[in-house]
Amino acid sequence: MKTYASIPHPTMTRLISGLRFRWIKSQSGFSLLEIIVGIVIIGIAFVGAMYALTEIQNRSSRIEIMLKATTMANDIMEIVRSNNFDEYNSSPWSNPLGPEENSPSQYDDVDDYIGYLWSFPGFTGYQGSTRVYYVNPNVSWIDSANSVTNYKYIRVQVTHDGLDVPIVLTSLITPRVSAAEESGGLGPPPPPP
Ligand SMILES: [Ca+2]
Repeated sequence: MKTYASIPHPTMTRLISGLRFRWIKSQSGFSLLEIIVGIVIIGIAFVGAMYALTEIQNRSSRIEIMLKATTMANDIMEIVRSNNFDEYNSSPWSNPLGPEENSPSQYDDVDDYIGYLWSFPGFTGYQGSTRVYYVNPNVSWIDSANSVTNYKYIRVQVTHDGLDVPIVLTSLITPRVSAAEESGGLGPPPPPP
């Protein structure tokens, strides 16, 4: 006796027929050309993904180096600027500039750090350097005045092989107001940079 479930439905019959056809077709496998093309596509995608991953790692590393170098340059600037404007407390100021002390631990004014090379224990590959010179802001904010003025330009640079360009911080320092007044004032306000 046939039950309702045992009677093949026309739609089910077509579906089963289609599945069998596709199964039979898959049994025929891929051609050699299809396999080679597939491998090439997968290979290209893999190389592209590896290149992108390497590029991301390189950029991440460069950003990390840049942040560390910037922090180091800022720390150096803070240390240099924490010193006096000059070896002397009033004008005439030092000329030529440079350290009067024998040891960096004795440095007490900003231009003592001229040519000083900074290293950072625990952070290999980074090196800092300092330049200090007089400028006349009415002529140039960055070029040496080649004469004594009431303005000293501090330039801090930190280098690393992983940086395309060094990190550079600059600052202009003037004597204390009382000392500047004793030397005739700071002069007219300099033009904006
Ligand atoms: Ca000194």
